[in-house]
Amino acid sequence: MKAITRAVSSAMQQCELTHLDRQSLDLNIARKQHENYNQALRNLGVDVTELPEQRELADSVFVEDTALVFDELAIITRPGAASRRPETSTIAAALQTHRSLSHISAPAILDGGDVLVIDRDVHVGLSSRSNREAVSQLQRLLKDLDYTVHGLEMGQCLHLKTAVTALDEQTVLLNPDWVDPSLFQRYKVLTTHPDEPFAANVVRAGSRLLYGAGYPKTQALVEAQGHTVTTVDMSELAKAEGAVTCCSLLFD
Ligand code: CIR
Repeated sequence: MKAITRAVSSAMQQCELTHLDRQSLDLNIARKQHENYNQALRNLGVDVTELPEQRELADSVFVEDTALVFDELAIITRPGAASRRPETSTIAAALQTHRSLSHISAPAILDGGDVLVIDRDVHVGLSSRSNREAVSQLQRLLKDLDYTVHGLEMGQCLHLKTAVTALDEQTVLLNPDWVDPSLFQRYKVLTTHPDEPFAANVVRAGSRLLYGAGYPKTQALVEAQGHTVTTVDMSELAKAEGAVTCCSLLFD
């Protein structure tokens, strides 16, 4: 498995914020946490390519939002926040050696953080960053590839993957305050502990899971299902509303 990540921007203090108040952000800690994140992926057997910092692009560490990588193609998004749209060109350049590229175009907006792919099902959260036009464009781009694209209403969180991710092809972990569990009734549904609303965001690296530190109650629930979990401290990146899935594009 491969991953593309990008070094933390020196301008990260000016990141987009939707649900959190701005807090002072220590760049040295953010960089250290990001380095540990890259290392944790490598320890899980992932071949990590870290792109250089984009100094002027405050949120550019959150590469997940800029592309969707399928086995058959990569789709470059049109991020919902205008400040983030210039992030996509360098990601397209990095991905073009791995996949043929397609693009989401205006008036669609789409953040990769709103797209949860489980097997051949592509779940797209209709958030402040992703709209129905993006769902239609994804349907057109993926229709001959045997994927089914679903647009999902969601609650007051930044991205769909803040509210729900998959632990394996049969199981999702979700926060029922932010996404309706009945939308995922074809899966086994685990719910985050009420004390840990941000605990639904998990990276799948093959059969192993990478998880933010600080969610012991939900982590115990995940481990009780037989999953092996590696944790990384993402607390400084979380001040910019980032979590584990946001910081990489993972593909085979
Ligand atoms: C933003 O608002 O776009 C960034 N501050 C955080 C993006 C986090 N990305 C993600 O969850 N996929």
